[in-house]
Amino acid sequence: MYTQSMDTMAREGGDNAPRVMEDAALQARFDERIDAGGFIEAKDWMPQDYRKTLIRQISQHAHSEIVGMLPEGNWVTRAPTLKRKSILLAKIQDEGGHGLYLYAAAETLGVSRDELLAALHSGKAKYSSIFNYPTLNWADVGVIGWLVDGAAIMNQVPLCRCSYAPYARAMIRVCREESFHQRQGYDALLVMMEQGTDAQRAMVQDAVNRWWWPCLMMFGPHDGDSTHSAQSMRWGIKRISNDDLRQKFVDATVQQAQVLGVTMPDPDLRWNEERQHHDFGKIDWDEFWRVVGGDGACNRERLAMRVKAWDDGAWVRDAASAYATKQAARLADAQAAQRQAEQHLQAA
Ligand code: BYC
Repeated sequence: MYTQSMDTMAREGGDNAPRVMEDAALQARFDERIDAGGFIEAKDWMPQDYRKTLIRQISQHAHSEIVGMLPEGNWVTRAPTLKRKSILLAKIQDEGGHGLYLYAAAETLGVSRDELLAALHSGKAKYSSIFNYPTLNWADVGVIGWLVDGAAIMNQVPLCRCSYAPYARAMIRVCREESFHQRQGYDALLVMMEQGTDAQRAMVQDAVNRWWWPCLMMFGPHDGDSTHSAQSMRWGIKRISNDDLRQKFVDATVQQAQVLGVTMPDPDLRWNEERQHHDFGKIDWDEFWRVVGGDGACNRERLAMRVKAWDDGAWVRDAASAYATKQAARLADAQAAQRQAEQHLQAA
C-alpha cells in the first residue's frame, strides 16, 4: 500500500525524475554517437536492448566458431598429405581462437562464459546452420574453406566496423585469419581439379552441389523476414543487410567457380545486365528453419560432441581453479610475511 505512492511520485516527476532525465541524456548521447558512425566501448552507457542484441549475436557467433571446428575435425586423421594435415590443424586451432576472442567480447557486456556455454549445451542458443551438414569426403574440407569461409568473410568484414568496439576489434583479427582459411580451401580444390583424377574432380563437384545452397542460407532470412535486421542496422551493429551480403557473395563466387571448373547447382544462376548482378534461384527456407530448429543431419551429433568436450574438460577446469586458489593463497601469505617484516623493521 505504501509503495503505491512511489508510482505516483514517478508520474508526478518525484524521486524518479532525475533518473529518467539522466537516462534520456545518456540515450541522446548514445544516439548521437551512433548517428555519427562512432563506436561504443564496454564502459559506455548503452540501451538494454542494444546490449541484449549484441550478447545474442556475439555469443551465437562464438558458438558457431567452436561448433565449426567439428565438421573439419572429422578429417584431421584422414588428410591426404602431411602438408594438408598441418594446414587443417592450424585452421581448426584458429577457429578455437576466434571462439575465445568472441566469448571475451561477449563477456565485456556483463554475461559470463559459463552462462553462454550453458545456453549452447542446453540447445537454447543458436549457432550457424551451416555446421549441421556432414563432411562426407575430403573435398568437403576444401569447399568449407572456399565457400563457408568465403561466406563468413563476406559477412564479417562489415562487422569490423560494428558500432560495438570490442566486437569490431575481435573481428579484425578474425577476418585476417579467415582470409587464409578461404585461400587454403580454394588451393586444395584447385589442386584436385587440375592434378586430380576424374573421380577426384567428381568429388569436388559433389561437394559443391551439397554446400552451395546451405552457404547461401548462412546469411540469414531475406531482409523482409529478418527479425533483427532493421534495428541492428539502425544501431550500426549490422552495416550491410542479409540479402545484400548474399548477393555480393554470389557475384564474387561465380567467377571463382569458373576458374576452378565447377558449376553451381542452380539452373537459374545467370548474369543480369540490367541489375549488374547475378540472378539466382529460390532458397529452400523450409530446410533452413528445419536445420535452425534442431532437425538438420548433424544437429544432435554436434551438440552431443560439445557437451562431451565440456564434460571431459571438467578436470582441467577444476585443476586450473585449484591452482589459481593455491597461487592466490601463496601470494596472500607472501604479502602478509612482507608486511610483518616491514613492521618488525619499523619497530626496531
Ligand atoms: N544459422 O533477424 P535475423 C564461421 C537466426 S562462423 C542459424 O536476420 P540477425 C566459421 C537469427 O539468429 C559463421 N540461425 O538475425 C566458423 C535469428 O534468430 P534469434 C557465423 C540463423 O542476427 C568455423 C533469426 O534467424 N557467423 O563462419 O540480425 C569454421 C532471424 O534472423 C542464421 C556469424 O555468426 C543462420 N545462418 O542476422 C568455418 C556472424 N541466420 O537469434 C567458418 C555474426 C539467421 O532471434 N552474425 N539466424 O533466435 C551475424 O552477422 C548475424 O547474426 C546473422 C543473422 C547475419 C547470422
